[in-house]
Amino acid sequence: MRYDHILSDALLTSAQLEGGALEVQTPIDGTTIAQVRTHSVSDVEAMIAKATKAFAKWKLVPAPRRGELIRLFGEELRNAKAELGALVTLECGKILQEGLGEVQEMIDICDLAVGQSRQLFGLTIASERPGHSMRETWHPMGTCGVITAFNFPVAPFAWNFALAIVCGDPVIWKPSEKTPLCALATQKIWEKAVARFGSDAPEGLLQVAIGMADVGETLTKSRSVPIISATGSTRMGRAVAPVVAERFGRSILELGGNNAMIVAPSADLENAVRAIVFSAVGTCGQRCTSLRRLIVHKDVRDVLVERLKAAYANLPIGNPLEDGVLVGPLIDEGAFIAMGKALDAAKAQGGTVTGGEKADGVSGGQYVKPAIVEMPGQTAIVREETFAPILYVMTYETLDEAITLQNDVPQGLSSCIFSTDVRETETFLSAAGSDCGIANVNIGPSGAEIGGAFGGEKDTGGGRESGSDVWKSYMRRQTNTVNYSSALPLAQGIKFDI
Ligand code: UN1
Repeated sequence: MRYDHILSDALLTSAQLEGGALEVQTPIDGTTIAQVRTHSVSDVEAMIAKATKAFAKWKLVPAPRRGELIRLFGEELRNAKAELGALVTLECGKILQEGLGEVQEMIDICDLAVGQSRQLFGLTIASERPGHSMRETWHPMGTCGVITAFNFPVAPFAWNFALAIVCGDPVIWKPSEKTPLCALATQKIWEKAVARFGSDAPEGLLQVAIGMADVGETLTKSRSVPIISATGSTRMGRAVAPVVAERFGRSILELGGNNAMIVAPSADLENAVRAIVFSAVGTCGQRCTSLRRLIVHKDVRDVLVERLKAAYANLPIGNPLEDGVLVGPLIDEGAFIAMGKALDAAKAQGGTVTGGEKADGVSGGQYVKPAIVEMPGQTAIVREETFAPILYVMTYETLDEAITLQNDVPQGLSSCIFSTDVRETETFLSAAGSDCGIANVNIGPSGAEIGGAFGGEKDTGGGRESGSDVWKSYMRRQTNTVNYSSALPLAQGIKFDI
């Protein structure tokens, strides 16, 4: 078949690709590339039991040694970057540059996690009692269930996995049912690292559970899976969060975004145009960080929109494996229908749409012309996240008005301002500014580096993944008070003599 070389380069075997109930189609041309076996609820229960056993051993392995395994994983990912990057492109349709970028994100988080494995430190705290010391210790937490979405089939998994492993936690990964092959290929790469590591890695540190909602539910309901990290739609998060909360599990949620850019009169428009186009049409508008709302000052609006329309008219749309193509297909027909519905709603709410039709000269997949939609205001449809390349344009006069528009949506993931006026940029980053988890200046809302904490507020779910002090989410905190005196004074000065 046409894509066999990509599948075999990714070391996927015919046993993995054939005979299963889950059909995998490539969005490139809609052809079926695999029939993957799915797991039953009892399979997932067995995985949970295996992970629990693995945890009992792994939590006792010194953290820097656990880091060594992630160092090897990072090495194996470097070796497999081209092959896994191509598979990402084949399975989810993003252009090869972005497929490779995603694997690079995995490598980057491995590097961060290796260093982190020697930095899982707590505090020493002053005790109020003489001859006492207090400290804070971080311990491995237990199995971590990782649920990921089709649009980033490997990077968000790696953000969670690399940290969870150095923190001492086994992982059960439920990939999107649209992108199981990337998960199976990643598991093979992982197994190479494990084989090199030696016998102190127990079996079952990474298990991949393939299937639909019942597989995810088995994880979210299980008290033996203390951490659930889920990336996906707000709808999915609303289903997951109460189930995990009900059993007092910990959830890390990275859900929808409705990310905006404010373009001020002083902005460098050249850079703004480049940032807008990359963040609005990259991954065909299917990033959680994609730019969806452009809030532009009235004095620069016309010139900016004109330049954007010119840039959009020349976008190379087509096969994402081909060099030079910048816009690949949407994931499937459902995504195309949702895009059409959003554009119809936008028109009904007073919008003027440029683009949004099927692209000429490419067939098989859902290839669309990215759309620019000039809106009279922030209407209902603008406040929704549609996973497609739709950029709503609105106008403002004062910065206050722009910030109010930016914040007046249910989601709170990413945001940015283009301005060379320090008063404006600092206001945007202050408590009076953006209410998002990510707020940038003079760059777009997407393409975050792994060093920072990634995630957002409100309907985005409140979770943080990746860098900064996010490792703490995969460990349990313990407060220790040690009495090294020969007396037994009580805290708060309480007298209790027997
Ligand atoms: C996502 O779309 O779920 O910041 C993740 C970015 C990427 C990650 C996106 N580093 O756009």
